[in-house]
Amino acid sequence: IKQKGFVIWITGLSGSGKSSLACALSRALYNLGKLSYILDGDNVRHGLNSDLSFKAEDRAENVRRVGEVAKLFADAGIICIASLISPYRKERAACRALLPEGDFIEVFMDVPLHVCEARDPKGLYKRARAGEIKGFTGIDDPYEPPLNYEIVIQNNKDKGFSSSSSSSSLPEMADIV
Ligand code: GGZ
Repeated sequence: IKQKGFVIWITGLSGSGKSSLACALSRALYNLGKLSYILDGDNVRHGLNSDLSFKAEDRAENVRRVGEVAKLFADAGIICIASLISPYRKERAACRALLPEGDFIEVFMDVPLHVCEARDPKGLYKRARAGEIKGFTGIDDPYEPPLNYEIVIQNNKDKGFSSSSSSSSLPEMADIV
């Protein structure tokens, strides 16, 4: 097997399309003969990170652990796609710092809160607005949008992914691997 491992880190609000992009990307990579593995926040929180809550220090720990595991995958020659809200710049920067220059590709799902909230696929925003979930990202917990990302996806159409910047479409992402 001859493949260079690296990390594609997808950050954004709940409902911004991180998991869908991760799946689409993994399929696109598979079709190119590339091995990838998805570390999705929602899934990882059922196993490795099942001891963590959504309070700030636990979110930081969630992101730190996923960053470390992503690095292990990259070291093993696998393209690791991490899709987590990862709301804080500091922890995302720490994950980036674990990898050699160029091996951490930060993808910002730039979707306005009102769009994510209108989608509300799991009804979580509704519950957060009703006060049933406390500390929900974007409602009463912060999201710090990245300043130094490699790719931005403005996924605010109902179907498919669209991007306003010339260097940020899905096919072009596939091109870079
Ligand atoms: C944000 C929450 C919360 C709170 C449960 N805030 O869209 P989902 O449902 O399927 O994915 C979200 C997931 C977020 O987990 P992450 O590990 O990505 O978050 S972080 O990086 O901040 O640690 C959401 C659901 O869990 N969820 N409660 N309070 N999202």
